[in-house]
Amino acid sequence: MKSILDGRPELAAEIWKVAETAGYLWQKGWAERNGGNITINITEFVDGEMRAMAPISEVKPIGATLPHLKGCWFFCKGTNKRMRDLARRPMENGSIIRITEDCSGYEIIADQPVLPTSELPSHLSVHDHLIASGSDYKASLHTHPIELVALTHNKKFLEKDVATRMLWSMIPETKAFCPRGLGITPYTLPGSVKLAEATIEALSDYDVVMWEKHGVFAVDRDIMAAFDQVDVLNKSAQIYIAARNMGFEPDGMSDEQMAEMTEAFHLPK
Ligand code: 2HA
Ligand code: ZN
Repeated sequence: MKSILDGRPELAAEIWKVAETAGYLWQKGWAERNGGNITINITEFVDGEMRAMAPISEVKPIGATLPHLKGCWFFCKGTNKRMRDLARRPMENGSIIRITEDCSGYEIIADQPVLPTSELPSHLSVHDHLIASGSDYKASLHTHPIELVALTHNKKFLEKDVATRMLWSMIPETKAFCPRGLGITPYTLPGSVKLAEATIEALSDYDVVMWEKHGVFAVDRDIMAAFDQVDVLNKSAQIYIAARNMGFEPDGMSDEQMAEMTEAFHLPK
C-alpha cells in the first residue's frame, strides 16, 4: 500500500522512532490497553508537496486557539489505539495532522483518517508553550511507569523535590540524564484543562512531570530522549523498591557524592 512516508526517509525515520518507543512502553508494562500518548512536532520534515496535499478529514476543532502552532504539523497516536499496535503499524494507529491557519483546528493528512488522541488539547497546548518559550523540544510523551506511579501513593513523595532527591541518590546516572528532576502535580481529572494547565506550569522547572496516582508527562528534543528521562527515573524507583523489599531503607548517595557528580557532569545545582 502507498504511504505518505514513501520517499520521505527523514519523516519516516522520525515516525519509526515513535513506533520503537511505543514498543518499549508496552514491553515495560507502562502502556496497558490504550494507556499513554505520544505527540511529536514534525514540521521540519514536511516538504512542499506534502503541504499541497488535500486533507483526508474535515477541519476538526482543537478546543483551544494556540497561536504559536501556526504552520505546524504533528504526528499523534490515535484515540483508543494501543501502544503495542502503534509499535508495528504506526500509520494505522496514529496520524499526521496539520494545524489550520486560524490555529484553532486541525486536518488529517495521512494514510488513514485515524483520529488523534483524546489528550490532543493538552499535548498541543504543551507544544504551543514549548514554541512560545523558544524551546527546541519536539516530543511529548504520557505514560504509566509502574514504580514511579506507586511512589505517588505516599504523601511524603508528593512534597516538592522529595522524590527527585531520593531518585537522584539511587544511582549516579539519574541526575546526569534527568538533570531537572521530577515535578509533581496533585491529582487532577485525566484529560481536564486543569491538568493541562498544571502540567505546563510544572514544565517551566522540569522535563518530566508526575501526575499524582496516574502517570508521567515528559518532553524532550525527540521521543527517544523523552523516553530515556522517564526510564532512568523509573529505574531509580525500582532500585529504591528493591532495597525496601530486602528489608532496609536504602542509604542513597551522600550529599558529598551528589555534589561531586553535579560538579563533574556540569549539572544544575
Ligand atoms: O490516553 O493514558 O491519561 C490514555 C491515557 C490518558
Ligand atoms: Zn494516562
